[in-house]
Amino acid sequence: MNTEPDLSLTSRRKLLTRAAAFIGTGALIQRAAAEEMDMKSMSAGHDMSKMHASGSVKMTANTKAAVSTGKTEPLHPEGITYRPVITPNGKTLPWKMVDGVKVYHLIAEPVTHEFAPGLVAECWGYNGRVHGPTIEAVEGDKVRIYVTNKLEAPTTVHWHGVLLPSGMDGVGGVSQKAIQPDETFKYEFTLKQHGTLMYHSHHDEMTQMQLGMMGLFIIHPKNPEINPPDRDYAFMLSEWKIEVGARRPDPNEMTDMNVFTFNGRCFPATEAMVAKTGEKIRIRIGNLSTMSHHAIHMHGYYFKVVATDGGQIPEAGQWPETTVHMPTGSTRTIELVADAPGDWVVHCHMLHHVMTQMGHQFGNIIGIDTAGINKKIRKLIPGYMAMGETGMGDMGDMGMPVPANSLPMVGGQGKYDYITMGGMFTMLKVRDSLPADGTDPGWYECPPGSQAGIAPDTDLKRDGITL
Ligand SMILES: [Cu+2]
Repeated sequence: MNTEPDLSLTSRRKLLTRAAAFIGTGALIQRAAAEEMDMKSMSAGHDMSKMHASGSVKMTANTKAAVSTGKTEPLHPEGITYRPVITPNGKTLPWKMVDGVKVYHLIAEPVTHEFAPGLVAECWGYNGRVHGPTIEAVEGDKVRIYVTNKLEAPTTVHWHGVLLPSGMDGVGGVSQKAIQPDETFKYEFTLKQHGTLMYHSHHDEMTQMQLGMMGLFIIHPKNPEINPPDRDYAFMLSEWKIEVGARRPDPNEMTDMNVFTFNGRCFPATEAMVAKTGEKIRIRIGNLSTMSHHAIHMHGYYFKVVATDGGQIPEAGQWPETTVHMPTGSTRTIELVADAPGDWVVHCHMLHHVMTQMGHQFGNIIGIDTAGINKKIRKLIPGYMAMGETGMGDMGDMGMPVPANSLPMVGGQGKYDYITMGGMFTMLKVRDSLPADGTDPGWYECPPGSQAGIAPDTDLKRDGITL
């Protein structure tokens, strides 16, 4: 159904180089080169996940989609096939087989992270990323995960929802000593379940998780699925407090979060999901926000919640929804058939979570004529302009300069107008046909007669609408 991606070393190098150039840091180029060296000794399956990752490091506008091949790939030594998860804006952690054990290496370290063009902050993450790369494995796998601590503080890693021996649970002080700076710990266990799970720091939890130390842990079923999805997407929800102009997220904030992210990005930097009309789509969502639950709402479809981090929900226990409630410390897996072409938005319905840093603390002047106020205040502050008399919708595109290292109050440019949502916002773009390389198809063209617009006088008259 999709074109086989070019897996040659040259093409991978091209992608890696391009990705590195976009971010523009020497460190990333070094990392990319090191990872490419690593890849030579790894399986074809791993190369696949690399392809996804390379394609998605680029940070551009809101029309960038998560790269998908839509193929089932053999990624398991016993020949078990599964469709790799796509982590929009993210990547999958490389692994290699050593004597029948799947070996991974997580590096906890400081990361300079771009939430969206205009907002860069000094965070903590794993392997150069916020959030950490997605760990992907198969039920029954024996996994060995090395964790190297390159932070200045002790840390641990907890495998959230994974069934394992108590001593591998990764809770500082309870199940192990904390991993000191420059130490490398070894976690080793056999995966007894499948599902959408997570990993995160479990030492100085508030500080370390609120600085970004988390990732997804996806375990595919050992027995092939009867009705597998055509595309399988994964998101981590998180929240941050970053004062306007500050470079360091404030991990001590309890309630007044002001940056809300899908996979560590705010719209318009979130990559869209794509699907072909009629495909079955799975979306895995994890929430490790410090204090908030989220209400993730999808337009154009209903879906069913088919699993939590506790396991599968039997079909008889599933019901249709358009919004899934995401308690913090949990995952939900939703599925739908993408039978309606279009650009369908997916966003948090807690509406402060689609605003950015400056959207939360304005005085309410809706309905007030500010002309007189402007005149008076301009005598004291030249150029002063009262804002918000018609709400916040204009504030993204009114051309006002934004303070250094902060995001415009809302959104980004859409096809027809300015989109007045930012933060936890992305899209599912469904088309009868997609670009062969699985990239973003651009904006949807509504078929004639199927789009809202100014009501013609003839229609108003016919229907007795008087203005
Ligand atoms: Cu929310």
